[in-house]
Amino acid sequence: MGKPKVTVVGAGFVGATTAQRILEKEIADVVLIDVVDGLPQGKALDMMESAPVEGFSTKITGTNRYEDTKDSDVFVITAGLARKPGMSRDDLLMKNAEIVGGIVSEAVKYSRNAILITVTNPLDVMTFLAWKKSRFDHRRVFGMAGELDSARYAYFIAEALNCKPAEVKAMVLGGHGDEMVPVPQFTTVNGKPVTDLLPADKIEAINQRTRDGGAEIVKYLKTGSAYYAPSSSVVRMVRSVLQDRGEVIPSCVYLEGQYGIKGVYCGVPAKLGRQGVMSVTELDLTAAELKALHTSAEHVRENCAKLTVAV
Ligand code: TXD
Repeated sequence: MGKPKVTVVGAGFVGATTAQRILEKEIADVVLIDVVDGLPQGKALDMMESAPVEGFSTKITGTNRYEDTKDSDVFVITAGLARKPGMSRDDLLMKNAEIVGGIVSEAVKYSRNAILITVTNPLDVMTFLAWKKSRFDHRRVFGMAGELDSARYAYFIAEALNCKPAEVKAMVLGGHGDEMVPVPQFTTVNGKPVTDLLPADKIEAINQRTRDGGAEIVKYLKTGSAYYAPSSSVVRMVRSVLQDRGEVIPSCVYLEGQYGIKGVYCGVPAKLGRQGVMSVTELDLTAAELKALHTSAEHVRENCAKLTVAV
């Protein structure tokens, strides 16, 4: 069997950084595709020229043609507009729906067996759209957001406790929006719940900073949104799939009754392997956490309903 092939759609900040991490970790060969002529080609060549220094033997090709993506194992879809200051993720809905819908239709023509991982915002709606457009089994279409939100949560806790970020295992559920649900009782530092380590008001402040985590970066950058932590998060998902690791990673997946939620994409811990979503982990949430998760899922459902024209 040859090396796995990952197509990254969108050669912008998230796409290019994702491609770079996949190459440097030697997870797969990469095809980087964008509508802008020259952009993916230039970034791909620049990355290949780093290979002698970095020592990786994986390859990247830049292209504007879907023919070159043929037989990809995984698509990471990052194409679209990013948020500007003051813009909500939902403002991006209609514009990015057109973009993502078009991409999925092209992508699946050449890769019938691929796994699709969406990154474009509004994330949960774009994932639903990608599933509909692809007509794939829902286990092969899921989105990246929860891992990023959990990574931010973990970092803020590590900062507060002055411990190593890798010692923290954090859990954020729900849609990728202002209603996301940080879950302190399942957030641990060296196995101990954070609720035993920090006072409640400090935890609530960190929860809120996590919900605002994307906006905090947008405010600094002014002309774009985060990409280092987002690309790390999506690459962890890609690796768990391609190496069939079965890691449990907070992901935006299609729910069929888990957590009492049905027929909508929403962020929950999911076991990711070579066939995609292997199972959903059902945590024993408090009534308040469960209510917050339902509110978040209903918001996603309302936004998906706005898509009827595009789907
Ligand atoms: O947690 C998450 N899911 C997210 C989501 C975390 C960070 C960023 N998130 C979203 O990813 C963000 O709100 C955007 O919707 C996407 C991409 O963010 P990025 O920062 O990479 O945006 P850029 O740098 O503007 O790159 C977008 C690229 C750009 O090169 C365009 O030319 C390209 O997308 N683009 C296309 N490529 C291929 N095909 C089509 N149709 C197309 N349209 C635009």
